[in-house]
Amino acid sequence: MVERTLILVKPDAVQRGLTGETIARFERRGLQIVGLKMVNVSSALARTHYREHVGKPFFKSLVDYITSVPVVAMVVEGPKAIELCRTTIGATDPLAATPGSIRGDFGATVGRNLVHGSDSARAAKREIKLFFRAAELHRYNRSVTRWIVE
Ligand code: D4T
Repeated sequence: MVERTLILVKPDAVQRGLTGETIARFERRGLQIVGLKMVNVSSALARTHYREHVGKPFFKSLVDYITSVPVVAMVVEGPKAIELCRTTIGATDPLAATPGSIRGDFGATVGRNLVHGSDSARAAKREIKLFFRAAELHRYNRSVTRWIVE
């Protein structure tokens, strides 16, 4: 089942020079990048993206954080990409994230957890639309693309 998902390299990862490392983690799992750009997240975009967290105690700091420094937004594609990316990223709280995951290797606190990945097919569809126009996404000819052998 080939899926697309939205990945954000968040401000702390960009500032710490972990953009390349983060992108490489997804590429090395066999996922294809089909869209990639740097984005200054506006307050309105942040509030829409994180709408499920409106009213929670950490909401303001979440919006302040994601709007503080440009993020690198990308759409990645591959078999079961949504779940594959979530395991590559690791648990929301880096303290609980498995070593070998991005948060498990580079993170320390939930408020600075380095990377975002959509958590469902519905969220992925919604979030990709928030960050990318259709013309910014690319198609690969699968017959000449290397895929993970399952
Ligand atoms: P994102 O959405 O950034 O990929 O993170 P997760 O999907 O892993 O986790 P989430 O939606 O539950 O949380 C979104 C975002 O809020 C921050 N956060 C979360 C926080 O600062 N304090 C908290 O207590 C929680 C639960 C971290 C990620």
